[in-house]
Amino acid sequence: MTKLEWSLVITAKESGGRIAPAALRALVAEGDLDAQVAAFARRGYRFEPGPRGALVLSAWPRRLFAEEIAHGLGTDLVARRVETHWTVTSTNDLARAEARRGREGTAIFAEEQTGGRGRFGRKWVAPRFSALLFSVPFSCEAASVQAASLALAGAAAVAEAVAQVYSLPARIRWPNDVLIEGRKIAGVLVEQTGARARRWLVAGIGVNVNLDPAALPRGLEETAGTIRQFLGHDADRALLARAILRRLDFWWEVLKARDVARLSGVCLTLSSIIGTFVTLESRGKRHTGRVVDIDAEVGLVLQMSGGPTRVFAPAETTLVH
Ligand code: BT5
Repeated sequence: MTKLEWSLVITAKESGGRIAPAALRALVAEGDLDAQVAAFARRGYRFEPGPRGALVLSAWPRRLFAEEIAHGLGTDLVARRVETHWTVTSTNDLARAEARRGREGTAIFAEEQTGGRGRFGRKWVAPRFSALLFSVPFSCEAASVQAASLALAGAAAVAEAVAQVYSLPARIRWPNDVLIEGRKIAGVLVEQTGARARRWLVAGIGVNVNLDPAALPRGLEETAGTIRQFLGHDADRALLARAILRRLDFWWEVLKARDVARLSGVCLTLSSIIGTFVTLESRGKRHTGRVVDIDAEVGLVLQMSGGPTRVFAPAETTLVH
């Protein structure tokens, strides 16, 4: 069986679909090219001869391949293993099981979830193939990282990756959302598992990539957004997944090094709410004020109208508007 040279797919996608002849020669021996093209064709990737000796990737499968996501990623911890599944209850469930096996950093993707969840028992909905739905378990044995910081790190990773891959102006809405032009394109759910000394955090990330907001339950079509709607065409999920995983790996290192201030700084820069008036719900009560600071660990600092500043902890706070 031909061992697939995944860098052919990645190089093609990163350079607008076309691999120049010199790059092609560096990736695969001339005599092996036909076998590679045939082997990729069996998986739904179509390579065709292009002008002046180039190779063009003209089609690829709708499903995700773990090998494509993982190939040459260069991360330390995140995605040292990658799994892709069809239908699961929630990728967070699989990542919790992975934590019990002590396998830190595995990135577990699914095409569809039957019990996708958000914070406070809320539901996360995404039709098959339309989104990135994945989770990564992290061990806190050697790192005292707070769940809230990891959630914000996940949002930062998505916002940065969306800007990098698609040049779209993604913003972070504390404590765990990513928005484009005010519409929620991604959410992060961090769950804690294991006993205190053996604490693990599972970061679950959902990104609306090629989702049609009209396919979401009523009410969500006004608030949800999707990368496709801002790009004007379908977006490639594997490229985005790779970029997010790299940034998540970076931020986990930052958090392990206790440099929470660095994360707070980026979240301030990319914040959709700094300086604005917000209403939030905390412990069953509503509060309105102007957002004057965001601290990844401590929470959101509001200047209450005519009063002092107050800090709202992420674990018990939801933004109303
Ligand atoms: C979140 O919760 O935003 C965290 C979502 C995390 C989902 C990922 S998918 C992979 C992993 N496995 C899981 O089971 N979960 C994670 P929260 O802030 O509570 O927001 C939930 C709310 O977002 C819902 O009540 C809906 O109003 C809205 N919502 C649901 N699906 C949405 C979608 N696809 N796009 C935008 N908004 C959505």
